Amino acid sequence: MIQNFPDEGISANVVSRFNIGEYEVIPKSDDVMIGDANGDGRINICDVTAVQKQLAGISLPYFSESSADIDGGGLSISDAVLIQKYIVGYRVDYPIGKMGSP
Ligand SMILES: [Ca+2]
Repeated sequence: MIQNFPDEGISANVVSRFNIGEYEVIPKSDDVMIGDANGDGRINICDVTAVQKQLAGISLPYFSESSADIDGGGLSISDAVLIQKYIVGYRVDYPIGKMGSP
């Protein structure tokens, strides 16, 4: 759901609501770092783990499916493998670590 925050001059996807009444806000999908599944601004093993946990149905404080769906085919274990390959320096045919839409 896109929600506008005119006072802050932004619009963003509202992905979840916490029980204290605050919203977690992530950037629009065209502003994400591809592969940064956990949204910390880095690509590392934590993103692989985040994808695996998401696939296993384990609750995460934050997860960006638009960042994590590397190949655009829907989130799968292949996305975790692509991130792993990127981390160890294998050539991947996707712009992991770049800003944009997967
Ligand atoms: Ca990350």
